[in-house]
Amino acid sequence: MTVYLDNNATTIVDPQVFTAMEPYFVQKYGNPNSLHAFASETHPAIKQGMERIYAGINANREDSVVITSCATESNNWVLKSVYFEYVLTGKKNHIMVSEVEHPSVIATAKWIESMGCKVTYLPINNEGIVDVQAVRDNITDKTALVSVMWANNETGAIFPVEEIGDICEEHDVLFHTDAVQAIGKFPVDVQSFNVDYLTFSAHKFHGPKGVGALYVKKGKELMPLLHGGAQMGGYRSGTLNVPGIVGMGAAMEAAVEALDFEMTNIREMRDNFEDELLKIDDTFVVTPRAKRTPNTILISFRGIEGESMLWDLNHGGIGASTGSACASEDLEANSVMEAIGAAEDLAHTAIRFSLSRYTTQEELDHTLAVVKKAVARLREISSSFAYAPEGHVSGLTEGH
Ligand code: 7TS
Repeated sequence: MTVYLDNNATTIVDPQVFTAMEPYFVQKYGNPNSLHAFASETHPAIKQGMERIYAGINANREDSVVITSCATESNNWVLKSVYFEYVLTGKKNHIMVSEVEHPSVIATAKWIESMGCKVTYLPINNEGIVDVQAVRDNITDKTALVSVMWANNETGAIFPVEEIGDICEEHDVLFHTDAVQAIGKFPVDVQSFNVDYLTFSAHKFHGPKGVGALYVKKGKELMPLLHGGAQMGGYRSGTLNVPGIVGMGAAMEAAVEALDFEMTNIREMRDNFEDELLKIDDTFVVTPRAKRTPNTILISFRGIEGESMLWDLNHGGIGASTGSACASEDLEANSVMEAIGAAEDLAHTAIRFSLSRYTTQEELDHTLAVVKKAVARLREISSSFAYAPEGHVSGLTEGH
């Protein structure tokens, strides 16, 4: 039996999404910008795809949603646009990002910092949630942008973006949120709170890889990223990814339809699975369940190196993660665990299980059995477990 529990890294394409995309490869392959029937036969599908995307996040008709190649591109674009429009022109010289943003935000912030802009890295508390007070304390009339993710990819922690959006509005500061782990996990409504830019990526909600988007509120500036044939309103030239737009639209619609299932059935399966995992001795979870996306568990097994556990899981047919796949080749401690100051013997022991609407109870039962066997085997040979201090666990709470 094989079990896929790495849905925060990417998801299976919904077969219905794949079916919707198929005609736009071999049958209806015209360039939408050409002036003939091969082109115009793609237009209804593009229109429908875009309408589904707008509806999925409740964007206003006057707002813009630019299609990109991935969330990494969308995140880079917002931060670099602010750099060129505000920092380089001398209007403002400060941005804030949380210290547990995805590398596509952190690395871009570091680049901006190297170009002379002041960057505040907002800390997170011991529940893995960004500290809102730090936003209030650090915001000034020189702050151009605050960028805080809506849900964290490692822990699933949901960040108080409504509150942060309000603070930004009060101070006339732009607000961006990376909603990659939010779409399909809970309702996303860009009109329900103050947000200027919002990032998402189709492959995280059962759409195709290589298609992302950036929502831009009406009237908010954005530097054109790709100059050329003036597609996407001139913001991002290049022949439209027709199957990608169709796929993201279909995936968005399906994700919204499945929201109730995700928030009740998946949550319940996740909670039961987590209860069973926490029955294993010396296991710890950072963020309380109520403050997490319904599909995610980041759990530490004291004394077991995360990569060793992944090895055993993989051997048992299970795909999980020690953290961001982007970072999993450089045996570093989990970034969230480091940010909350977890003890050294726990920071390297975190495993992320992320479910999807395709996950079954049978798969979780199998996973639990494999995990139990792995824990027994690996603790048997672990030197750190034998010497691990009893009792005090820095920064972590046991058994939520
Ligand atoms: N933002 C967040 C919050 C993410 O989780 C990811 C991918 C990205 C941006 C980048 O998305 P992409 O469309 O550019 O690929 N996160 C992960 C992860 O948690 N494990 O692997 C990839």
